[in-house]
Amino acid sequence: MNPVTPAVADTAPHGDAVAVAAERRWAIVVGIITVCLVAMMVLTGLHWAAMPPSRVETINVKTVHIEGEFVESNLGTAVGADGKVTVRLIAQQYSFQPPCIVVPAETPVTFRGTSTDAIHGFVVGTTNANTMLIPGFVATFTTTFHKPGEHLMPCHEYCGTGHEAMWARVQVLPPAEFRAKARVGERLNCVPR
Ligand SMILES: [Cu+2]
Repeated sequence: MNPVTPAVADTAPHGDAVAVAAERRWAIVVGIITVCLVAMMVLTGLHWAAMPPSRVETINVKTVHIEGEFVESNLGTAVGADGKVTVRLIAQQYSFQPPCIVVPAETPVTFRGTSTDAIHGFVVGTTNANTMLIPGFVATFTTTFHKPGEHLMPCHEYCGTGHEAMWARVQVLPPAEFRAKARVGERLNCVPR
C-alpha cells in the first residue's frame, strides 16, 4: 500500500480551488480599480466641462517684443506700489528672458509669461511653480516660495534641437534682502552684468 497516493489525490482538487479563489479575488480587485479609474475620468470630464478655465488672455505674438507688457525693459521682477510682486518673462528658442529671476521668500509671487515662437514651459526646481508658455497666450499663476535658495528652471516642453540647453535660474531671497534691492517701478533680475 502506498501512503502517498491518497494524499496527492486529496491535495490536487484543493490546490485548484485555492488557485481559482485567488484568481477570483484578483479579478475583483482589478475590476474595482478599473471602475474607479473610469469613474474618475467621467467625473473630472464632467467637472471641467461644467467649469471651463476662468480666464484666457491672448497677446499678439508679432508685436510682443516691441510694445506692451512684454517689452524687454519690462521683463523681470516688479514690485507694485501695493507691494505685490510680479515676474514677467518670455520664452523663446532656446532661452528665457530674463535668464536669472529673483523673488522674495514667504511672499506671494505672480508669474506672467508668454512665448514668441514654439510651445515652451518651465518648472522651478522642486516647487509647485509650473506652467506651459504658448505663443499668443499669457500664462499666469501665483505661488509662494517658502525657503530662500536657488533653483534651476528648465524648459519642460520639448521645443526643438536646443531644448536641453534651455533653462534659467531662480534666486529666492529672504524677504528683507529682496525688499532692500527692490524699488517700486524698477525691474529686478539676477543676471550678472
Ligand atoms: Cu523650450
